Amino acid sequence: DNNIDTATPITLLGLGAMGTALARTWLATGTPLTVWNRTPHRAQALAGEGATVAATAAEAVAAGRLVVVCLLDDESVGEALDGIDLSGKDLVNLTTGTPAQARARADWARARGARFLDGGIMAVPPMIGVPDSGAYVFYSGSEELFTEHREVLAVPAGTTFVGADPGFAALHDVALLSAMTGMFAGVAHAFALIRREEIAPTGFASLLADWLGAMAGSVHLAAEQLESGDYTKGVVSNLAMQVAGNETLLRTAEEQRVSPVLLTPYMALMARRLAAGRGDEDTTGVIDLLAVG
Ligand code: FVH
Repeated sequence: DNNIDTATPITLLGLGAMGTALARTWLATGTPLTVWNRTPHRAQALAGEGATVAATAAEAVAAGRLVVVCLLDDESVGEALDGIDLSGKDLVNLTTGTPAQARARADWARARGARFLDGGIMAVPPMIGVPDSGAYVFYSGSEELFTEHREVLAVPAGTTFVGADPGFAALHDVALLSAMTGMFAGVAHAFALIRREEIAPTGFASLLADWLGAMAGSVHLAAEQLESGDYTKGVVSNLAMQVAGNETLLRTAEEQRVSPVLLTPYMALMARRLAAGRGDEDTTGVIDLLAVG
C-alpha cells in the first residue's frame, strides 16, 4: 500500500508469537521499529531484519511516541511498564484481557500522561500481515490516537474502532471468542457421534463446515429480535419444536455412547424458557436467562 505512513517510528514491547508476527509486518514496510522483549534472545532474529533492539523496556519506550505492547496478560503489561515515564506517549495495548482490565489500564495510562488505545486481535499469528486472511483488530479508547496512527496500525491487520469506552475492544473480542468456544463444543460433540462408525472425519468435516456456515446467518435474526423485544418475530423453528428435537439429539448421543455433557446446559435453558410458556418464541429468549446479578 503506497499510502502507508512508514515515517511513524514504533516501539514494540513483547516478541512472543504474536509480537514477532506484528514486528515483521512493520519491518517489511520500512517502518522504523524499536523492540524489547523480557528474554533478550527472542529479539535477535528481528535485529537482523532491521529492528533496533533496546536493552530495557524504558529505553524502548523512550525511543518513540507510539508504543505498542503485546504481552502475555494484563499483569505482564503492568510489570513491563512499571516505573517507566509514559508522559506524552501513545500507548496501544494489544494484550488480550478483560473489559475491566482494559478500563483500569486506560485510567492507569492517562494518570501517567499517555493516550491509550486497547486492541483485541481477531487472528492467530500466521494470519498477521497476510492480505485477505480475514485478520483484524478491534480498537477502543482514544479515537484521536486511533485516527492519528490508523495507517500504521492497519499494516499487520484490518482495524475496527468500536468506541471510546476502552473496555469495548476486549468485550467484542471476548464475545466473539465465547461464541467460537460454543461452536467448538458443538463440533467436538458431532465428531464424537461419528467417531466409532465407518465415516471418514475428513469427509464429514466438509459437511460440518458447510452446515455451520449456513446456520451462521441466524445471528442476524436473533439480533433483530433482541432489538425489537419480540422474540417471535420471523421465527422459523420455534422453541417448542426445538426442545422436542433435543430429545432426538440426546437419544442419539446415548445410542452412540457419547456423553451429552457439552449440550445439556444449553438444552436445560431452552427447557426452562419453554416451561415459562414461551414455546412460540425463537431460542433468543435463552439470552434473557443468562443475565446474572
Ligand atoms: N497467539 C495467538 O494465537 C493469540 C491470538 C490472539 C491474540 N493473542 C494474545 O496476544 C498476546 C500475546 O500472545 P503471544 O502469542 O505473543 O504469546 P506468547 O508467545 O506466549 O508471548 C508472550 C509474551 O509476553 C512476554 N511476557 C510474559 N510475561 C511477562 C512479564 N511479566 N513481563 C514482560 N514480558 C512478559 C513474553 O516474554 P518472554 O517470556 O519471551 O520473556 C512474550 O514476549 C496475548 O495476550 C494473547 O492472549 C495471541
